[in-house]
Amino acid sequence: MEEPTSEDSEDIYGEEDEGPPSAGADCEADCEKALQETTDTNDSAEISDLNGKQNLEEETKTQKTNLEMVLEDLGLEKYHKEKLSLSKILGIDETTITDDLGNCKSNIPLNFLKKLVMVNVTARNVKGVSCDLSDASSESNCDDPSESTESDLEDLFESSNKAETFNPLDIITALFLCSDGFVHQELALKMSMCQFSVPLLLPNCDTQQCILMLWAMRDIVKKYRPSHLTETKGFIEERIVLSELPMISFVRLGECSLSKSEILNKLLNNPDDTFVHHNMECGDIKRRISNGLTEMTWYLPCGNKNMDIFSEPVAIANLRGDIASFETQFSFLCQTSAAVFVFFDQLGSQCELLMNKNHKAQIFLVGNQQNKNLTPDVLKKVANRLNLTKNNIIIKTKKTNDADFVKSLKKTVSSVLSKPQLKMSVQQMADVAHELGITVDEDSPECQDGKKNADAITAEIEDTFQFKENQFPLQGQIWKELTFLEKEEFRLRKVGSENIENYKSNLKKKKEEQRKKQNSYAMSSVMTCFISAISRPHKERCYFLKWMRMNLDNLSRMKLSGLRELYKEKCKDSENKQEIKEIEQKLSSSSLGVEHFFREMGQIYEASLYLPETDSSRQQLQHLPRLCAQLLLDGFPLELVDGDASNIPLSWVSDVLSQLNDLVSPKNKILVVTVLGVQSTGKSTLLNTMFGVQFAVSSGRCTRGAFMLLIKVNEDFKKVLNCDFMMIIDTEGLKSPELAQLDNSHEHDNELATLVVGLSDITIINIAMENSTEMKDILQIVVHAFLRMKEVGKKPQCQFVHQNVSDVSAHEKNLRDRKLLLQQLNEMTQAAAKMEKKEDYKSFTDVMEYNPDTGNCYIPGLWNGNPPMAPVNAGYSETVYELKKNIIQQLGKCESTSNNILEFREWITSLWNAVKHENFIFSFRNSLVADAYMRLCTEYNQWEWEFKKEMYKWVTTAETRISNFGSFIATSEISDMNEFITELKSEATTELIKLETKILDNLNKYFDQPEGHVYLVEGHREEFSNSIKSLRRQTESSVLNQITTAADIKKGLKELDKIRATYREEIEKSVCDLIDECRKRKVQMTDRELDESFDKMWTETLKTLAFSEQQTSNIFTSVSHQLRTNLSPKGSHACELLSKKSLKDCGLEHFTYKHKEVGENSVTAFRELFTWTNLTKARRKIVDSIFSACNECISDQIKRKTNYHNTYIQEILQIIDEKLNKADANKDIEFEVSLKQYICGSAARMFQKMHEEFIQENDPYKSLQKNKKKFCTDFKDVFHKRDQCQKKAEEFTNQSLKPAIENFIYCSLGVDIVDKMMTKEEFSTRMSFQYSILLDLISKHDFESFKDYICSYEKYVKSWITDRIREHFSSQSTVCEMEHKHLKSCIDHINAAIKKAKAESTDSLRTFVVKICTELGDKLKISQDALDAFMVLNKSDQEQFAHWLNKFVEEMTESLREKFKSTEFETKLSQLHIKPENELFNRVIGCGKQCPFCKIPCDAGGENHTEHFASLHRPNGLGEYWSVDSRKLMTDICASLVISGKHFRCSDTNDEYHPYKEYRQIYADWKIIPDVSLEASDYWKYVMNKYNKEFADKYYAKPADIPDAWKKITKEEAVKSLKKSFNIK
Ligand SMILES: Nc1nc2c(ncn2[C@@H]2O[C@H](COP(=O)(O)OP(=O)(O)OP(=O)(O)O)[C@@H](O)[C@H]2O)c(=O)[nH]1
Ligand SMILES: [Mg+2]
Ligand SMILES: [Zn+2]
Ligand SMILES: [Zn+2]
Repeated sequence: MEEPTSEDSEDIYGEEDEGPPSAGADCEADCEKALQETTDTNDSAEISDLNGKQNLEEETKTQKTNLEMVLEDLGLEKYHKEKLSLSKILGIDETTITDDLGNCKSNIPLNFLKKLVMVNVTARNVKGVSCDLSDASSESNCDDPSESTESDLEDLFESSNKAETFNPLDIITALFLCSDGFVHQELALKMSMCQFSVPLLLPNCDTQQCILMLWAMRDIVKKYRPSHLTETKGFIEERIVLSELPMISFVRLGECSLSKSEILNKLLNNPDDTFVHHNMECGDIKRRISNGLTEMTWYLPCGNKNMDIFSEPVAIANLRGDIASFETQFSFLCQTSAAVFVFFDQLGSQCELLMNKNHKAQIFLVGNQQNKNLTPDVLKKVANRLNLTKNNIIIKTKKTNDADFVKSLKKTVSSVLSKPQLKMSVQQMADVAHELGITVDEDSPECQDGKKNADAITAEIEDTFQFKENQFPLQGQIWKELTFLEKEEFRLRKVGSENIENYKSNLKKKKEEQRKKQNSYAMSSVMTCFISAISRPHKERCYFLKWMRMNLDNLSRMKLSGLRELYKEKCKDSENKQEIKEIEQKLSSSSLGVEHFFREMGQIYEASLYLPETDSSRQQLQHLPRLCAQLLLDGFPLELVDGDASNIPLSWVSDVLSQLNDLVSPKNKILVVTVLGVQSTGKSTLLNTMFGVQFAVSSGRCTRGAFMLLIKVNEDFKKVLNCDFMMIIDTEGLKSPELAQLDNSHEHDNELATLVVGLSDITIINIAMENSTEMKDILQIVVHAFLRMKEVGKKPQCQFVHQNVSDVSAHEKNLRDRKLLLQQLNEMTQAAAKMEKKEDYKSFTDVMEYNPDTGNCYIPGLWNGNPPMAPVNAGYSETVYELKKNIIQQLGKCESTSNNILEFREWITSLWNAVKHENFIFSFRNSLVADAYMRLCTEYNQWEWEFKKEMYKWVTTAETRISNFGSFIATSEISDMNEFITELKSEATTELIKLETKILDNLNKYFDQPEGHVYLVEGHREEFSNSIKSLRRQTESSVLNQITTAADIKKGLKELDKIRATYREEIEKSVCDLIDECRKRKVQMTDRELDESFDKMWTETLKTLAFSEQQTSNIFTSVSHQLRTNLSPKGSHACELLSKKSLKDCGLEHFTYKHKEVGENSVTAFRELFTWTNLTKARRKIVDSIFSACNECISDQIKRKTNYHNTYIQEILQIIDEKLNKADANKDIEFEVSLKQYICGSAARMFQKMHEEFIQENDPYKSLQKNKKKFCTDFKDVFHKRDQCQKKAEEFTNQSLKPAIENFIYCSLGVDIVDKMMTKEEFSTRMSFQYSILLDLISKHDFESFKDYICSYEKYVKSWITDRIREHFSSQSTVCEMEHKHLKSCIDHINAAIKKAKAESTDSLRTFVVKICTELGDKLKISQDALDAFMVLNKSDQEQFAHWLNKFVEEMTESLREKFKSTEFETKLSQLHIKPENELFNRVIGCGKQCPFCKIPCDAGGENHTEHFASLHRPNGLGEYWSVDSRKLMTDICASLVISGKHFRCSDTNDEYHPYKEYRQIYADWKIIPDVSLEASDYWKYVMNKYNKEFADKYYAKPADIPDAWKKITKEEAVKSLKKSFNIK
């Protein structure tokens, strides 16, 4: 700690303090006197210090210094060495939104900072609250006033932190001492905006040194109108430290009973007190570290004589403390000021101080005539010695009141100003400071380094326009040209009649040329300097950039500020259109800021990407994005949209953001706050106030394009906000329509607004209430932007900010306005919805969440009074603070997850690409959305399959139960069966509802999760939910059908069974009789004799049985009836057609080639340029597809060897109907009838055969004959009383159990295989399937495969799937494993059943077996026939039978295993009940719709989607379309056609020409997304180029003219584009 010097004694009376005048040159006496007097006032704090002063001397060495103590009290000690930085004070944390900062006084500086950063003029009201911790100890001195002063004082001294409050000046001084240069600038700037004085000389009470705060003040720019400009309404806008102004200093000599600061405040007439004075909150607290502080402020005239206090600008300095103690400061002031006013009460020996010969300033003496020592004599003596005239002395007599006194002071100052002897800028003062040994804050090497580099660059600038031309060649015309090309690539406005793909290819070539041109420029000298300067270490870089910014500002200010003002003036009256346009032009061409350097850097970088990767100059630029990412992290604003070219350098911005992501990962989540509004309505000012950032602010057009800036979120607050950074985006103001007309910037405004709204989590919409027409127009733009976002799934919030509304009751009063606003918004929404063709949106709240009550904020005007001398309105700052809290809270409540930086980058890219298109909504494609959609589809596919699987299992069991129904108990009746079926059906319905609810639950849960950006696909929720419902409905009808069919067939069999059973009984009786007879003979009979007797008996018995020939039905009749029913809704014509031909005559020959209707219709009416729909071919395709599906279905049924049932033909008709529907071919009745007849005819033929076979198979007579041999052996066995157990057990095992098990396994295996395949990526969604199949295709290098894929898509897909299955199950082990699993489960089941049956006592073998079968009845289909046969003549012993049964089951297990092992996979596949390839095919074929132009299949998930889309469209030539004239294959791609101005016509347009752009009028359910990346269709371009000739040959056409750009596409690029199109990472 510094030795306390005599100055300390004066400390106790700040000049503002009402301390008593003390005479003392003598320090001791002074102290004593003071002590006495102050004890009266009971100001213990002051006493303590006095007392402390005596003690200090001893304790200096061990104790903390004065400064250190104060810093500790303020909680700032840690920043003494490690200075506070901007990022530290601007970071968002708990305190950002809490008003109550706790009552710890270490929060005082924080509170001050927080308020000051938001330009709150109440910032200096820093009434501290006692610290909780020190409360206890502080009690002692409050509670016990009787204690001796001595000990009291000691007490106080020991814990000096008991002082509960601080003088604001101490806080300011402490903060300046504890912060770095950038915080200094921020503080000084904001203080000056509040019209607070700012530190000029900052004291350090420890070192007794002071610092000239030149750097700190550098950022302050002031605008004023001196008297000579009053006439012309001109003004001066200047960086105040550079202005050469007369400075008037105010100092105090010795004690003074006049409050200098208060007088000054009165002089300046500032409502919010420029200088801290004792009558202010805490102003009377003793200053502990701020003596010697010299503050500065400026008085700047506005040019109005009646208002201006001084008509010329003046700087005012105010030194705190006695000049006797701060001689250096005083000398400084005397050498820099035009005049120094010395306040005093008495003039003693200290007057020597004033005698210095070096002083340049005029000295004025200001005395207070309160002290009797101040006599005219004394004055005269001093005046003489100082050579002062009467004018130089002002005495406040007892009669003069303050007002008069201030008046005379003002007069004196004015007289000085009228002919100031000295004018000096603060910058010039640095020299004086150096002479006096005062350090200047700019002396630091970092600052000097930055200055040197910056000056080196800016020194070269003479003419900004010329400079830009010379030094920034890349961003000039070339960049504008590139922008045009980039946009034209998407808009195709000038394509005319040219081939689109050629046109695009040419554009691409031109783009490359421009890039080449950019690359031809060597990097300019200035850019080299710039890049090397920003590559310096952190501090230097920051200083450099700040210097650059200031230097450039200074340069352009001269030119621009006038222009801006003019612009603003002219804008008020849009009559001067031409002028405005010219001014605008000038503004843009002569403005030069740091952003231009970065813009150039971006272009250099982007151009370099066109160089080969190995190129050295490209490699040298690789580090640039990282450098910029670093800058963003430092809080530097970076240009996102170049407002001049109206474009985003996408690769550059993307790479910077990637680097940024690398720098901060994994803490890379961001929330985005943006602002939109009319130009010059204080948007940047609002953001600056809100976040303490420094976006460029000025009157007139200022912000161009959009800038982004990062703000850290402090660790403790991340949980609340759920992000790591806040991204603030400031945008160029939107223009009013009149102005927008001038330069066609309407488009630019729209683009900008769409981008900005799309990027933001919250958009602040800034409205200046006074111009409501402008408001309406920008709202229009904004509503469009919101509507578009709603369409793409993003839901930003919005906050309306109404500026310049000062009334306190604004919120209430504006209720009506709010209603009006909402009404207008609703109208605009409807209008916008109409324009975007999304008429569903009726009100503003449909497109976004907006609450008129909370979504509006009214902000009073910025200035409290008349600039330049007006401070910021406290109300402004407070309301902005409320808004900030509101916004942060809203963001905290945000349900959706915040994006990370990479996702943000993706949004920029996708939004901007879509913006480049004219039709935003239909052009938007974003990988995040696609990702979310893909995930949803994957999930849904899984659920859907689970559903189907469960139902399949259920049906299998149900069918088994039906099939086993009554088999084991002979008594069951048909009526029981009916009851059973009804029960089963209701069970089915229950099961279905259960499963449906489960999926719906899954879906809802899916959308509830916070991760994965599910809100992006919210729009698809409904359609998936509908898909689930329709899935349930479809399954329900099919399941009920299956049950009915099974039941009907079972009923039929039941009849036969009965007959069979009677026969069997007869035979059995006869056999028994025979046995009895033979036994009676008591002769040993040989086997031959037995055989003969049996034969005889057999023949005789059969004769007695009356066999009735089993009737077969005529299936044709049934089918015919079904067909008629099916066609009856189609009208009489259909029935007529139907009657023309008997079904028996149908389906005999080939269908396609014979049918004449098809031939007739072909190639009608497609006489445009080319025939893009060939009806014959199209029909053939449909027919092929229908045939294959029906064949599949029929052969499946036949394979099952059941009886015919009407549901079979119904199913087939349904397939046909569906397919015709999908292909939109259901309008041609004749075609439909003949097709159905053909198929039904051939189906009926096959079913007839099947039916007959079935009847044969189940014929009782035949069955009896079949079993004759068995009867005979059984007869012999019984006769010989041989043990039948072993044989019967074997028979039961092999005849009944074995086939049942095999059947069961083949039922289950299909599901297992699908299950397995479904886990594979390629089957997870339709899109991944398409991707896999196309990837496989390209790797095959095989034209035939491509041809098959394109020409017979379904067939190819099916065989491809089968191949995949085969491939996966190529090793037997996988299948065997599954088989064994099922086998084991069956065997376990059987064993358990045997055990159970054994345990229960049974009276006969029959009941024993029935028990076993009943037990197995749910799982295994046990053939009744086999069972009955087994029962015949069965005399086995139950015990023994069971024993053998176990044994044979074991044997059977082995043999089955062997059998499975030796069976080919192929054979197995053909036996499966569920065909995996079909199941998978249905899964990936989707809705089956195809692009109306290129016929690529739809990729959408779920069955019931409302919009079909394909991720990838292809050149139409591949789909067999060629030009009619030249027969050359077409290269056009639908994705481009739909944005071109071209037309098409076909039967769907009634042969009228229709613009492609309006294709949705014809194909409303198709969404053809234009190529987003331009490379999207590279895959097909590559294919077309490669197989051009082959395709031409195949289609009997001529090869296409391939655009040049296509020829350059490599296979790798094709694969890459494929990945991108299907969004595969
Ligand atoms: N009177 C008044 N002036 C304001 C207010 N808010 C801002 N200003 C001043 O208006 C001028 C323009 O402010 P900016 O923040 O640059 O406006 P902007 O909307 O960002 O302008 P552009 O970016 O060019 O569209 C500045 O000089 C501000 O000081 C306000 O509420 N009242
Ligand atoms: Mg702005
Ligand atoms: Zn297409
Ligand atoms: Zn579809």
